[in-house]
Amino acid sequence: MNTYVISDIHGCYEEFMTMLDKIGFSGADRLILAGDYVDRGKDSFRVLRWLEQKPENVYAILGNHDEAFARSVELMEGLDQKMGLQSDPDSPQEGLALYESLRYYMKKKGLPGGYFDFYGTIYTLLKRKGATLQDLYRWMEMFGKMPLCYEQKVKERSCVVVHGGYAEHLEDIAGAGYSSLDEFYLQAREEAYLLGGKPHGMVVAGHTPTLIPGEFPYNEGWVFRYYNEEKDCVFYDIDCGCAYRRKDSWGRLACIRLEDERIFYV
Ligand SMILES: [Mn+2]
Repeated sequence: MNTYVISDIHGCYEEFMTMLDKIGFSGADRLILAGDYVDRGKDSFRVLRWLEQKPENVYAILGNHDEAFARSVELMEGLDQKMGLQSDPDSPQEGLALYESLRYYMKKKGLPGGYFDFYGTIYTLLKRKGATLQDLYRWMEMFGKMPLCYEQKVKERSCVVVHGGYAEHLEDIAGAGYSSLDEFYLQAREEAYLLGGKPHGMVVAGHTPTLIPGEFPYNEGWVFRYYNEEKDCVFYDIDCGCAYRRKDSWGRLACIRLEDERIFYV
């Protein structure tokens, strides 16, 4: 059995499928997805559909974009209930109408719109992909059930997969501005490497693309590896910015096989 980890798919469905082909992923293997399934890329819809039908040997954990997506859908559901709109859960048109109502309501109340569907993913799902409120509610529930960490022993070494960063105790990250470990798991940037870690273990995360000069895990868009001697912990940032790939910039989808730390790119 081989264990693979992929992170930050961000709607890059085709690259994701190409990667599964490339690693020859089969029922005998295990795949851990480290979150951020939606936003940025061009096909969040197909990634969401794949996720809800995923095979049993695929473990999906939550990313901050997925959490924000679920919160935005929750706002829509809340408005529908508060106003007694009783929007038809099966009608894409009524889903879109509820979406527009919420946008209007937030503007009227002077609420910062950034809280709601910042990347326009929900709008695209409703307007272009024929998604319904029922779909959105189902995906919200799916994200609501996802764990924030996954842990597995690999050759006697504890390996933690998390979206942002892993720390054992809140005291380890004191002063870094995180109010809870959960927030650190979802949001940690360079503190993930400088303050976090699994003693005598390994942490595999995504979240900060390795193609942004000036960011701690910057590595020209290749997987970033870092060893903390004090904790005896190996870190990997495997977010190589696939969703940033454009005509004028590069970006890759990466995958790491935990047993031999081999890395694959698409
Ligand atoms: Mn992220």
